[in-house]
Amino acid sequence: MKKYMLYMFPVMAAMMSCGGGGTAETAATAQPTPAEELRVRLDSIGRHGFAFGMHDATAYGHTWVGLEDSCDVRSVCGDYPGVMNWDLGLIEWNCDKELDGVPFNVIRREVAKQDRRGGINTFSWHVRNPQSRGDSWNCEGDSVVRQCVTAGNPLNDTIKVWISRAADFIGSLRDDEGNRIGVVFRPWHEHTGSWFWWGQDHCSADDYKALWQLTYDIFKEKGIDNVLWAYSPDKDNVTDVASYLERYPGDSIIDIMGGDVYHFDGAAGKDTYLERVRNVIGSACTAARERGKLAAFTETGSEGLPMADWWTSVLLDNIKEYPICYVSVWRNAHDNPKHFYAPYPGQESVPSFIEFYNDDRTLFARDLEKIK
Ligand code: BMA
Repeated sequence: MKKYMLYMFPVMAAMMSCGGGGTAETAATAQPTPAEELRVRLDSIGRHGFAFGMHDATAYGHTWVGLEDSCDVRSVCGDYPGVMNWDLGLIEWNCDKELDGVPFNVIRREVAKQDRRGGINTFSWHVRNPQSRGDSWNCEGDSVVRQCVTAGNPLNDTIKVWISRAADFIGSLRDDEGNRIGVVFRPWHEHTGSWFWWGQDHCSADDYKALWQLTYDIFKEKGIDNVLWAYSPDKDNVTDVASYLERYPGDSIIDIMGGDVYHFDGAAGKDTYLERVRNVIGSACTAARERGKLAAFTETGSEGLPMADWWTSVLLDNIKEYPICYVSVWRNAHDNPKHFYAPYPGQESVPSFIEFYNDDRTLFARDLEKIK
């Protein structure tokens, strides 16, 4: 049985500490934005434990797609994840479906449903390469990020339109009363590695930060007030707080100190995974504490879950010491039976997952419903 203590946080304090937040004067009179409300809520969630999240959790799963209200996690433990991540990849091309085939209208509907059940929504963005027109992993081109942030360059015009489309979509997320739904947005992720065109070897720190500033400014100009911004370095080139913060866009932009670290090679790779988690998530938590920000383990997982006790003896045992507000795993592909990160009925890590679910610290949708 999970235990709850209900916390009420003064909204004014949250408004003053939120990224880009207002002055005491404006805080006293202005209504909190959906982003500010979400910040207060995530802070509260973090005091109870951490929410469990999954990518595309209700859009498809292991061997099924598009079955309304289905969810592998719910099939296993009876509850929905507390956090659902969605991706904006291909919104930049005005497509109807994101890069893994989920219609943006379905995402909009599922975001509202997750909000209604008290859950949280987050977004990543596997944006295409504006020069080569290849996908995010296509790093061809000449200083693509530099061109994107240079006024007058054709790629600057392109990326501004693409970012505007992402902003319009996020701004269009509404609840039943027509109010914007607060979400976490985590663009330009895993930038300390070099597998995406915005990665470390493909741009300078200044150009990377300028790309963030451009993104933030376009959202602000459009009046998008329902976004908390998450920064999420990966395992590469991060060993301590200084390296974690090397390309940090700044306190005026970022609300959440995140990190993406995956577990490779099953039992043989456990120590390496834990060391990387310490480096990245440990640094994220230290940086968050020092700067009054939230911390989250924004992406993780062990593809195919080869260790039956992974949820308890690897994940829970090692993240319980970190003051994160959520941990999120990647997707269960419907068209590739080996590409999954959450259990489905019959999968061998189900007992470990149920133990993880029953732990007081892990928070799923029904737990979040009780945390205001
Ligand atoms: C990767 C894999 C791919 C997917 C991509 C974007 O990690 O899951 O199959 O297309 O993310 O979601």
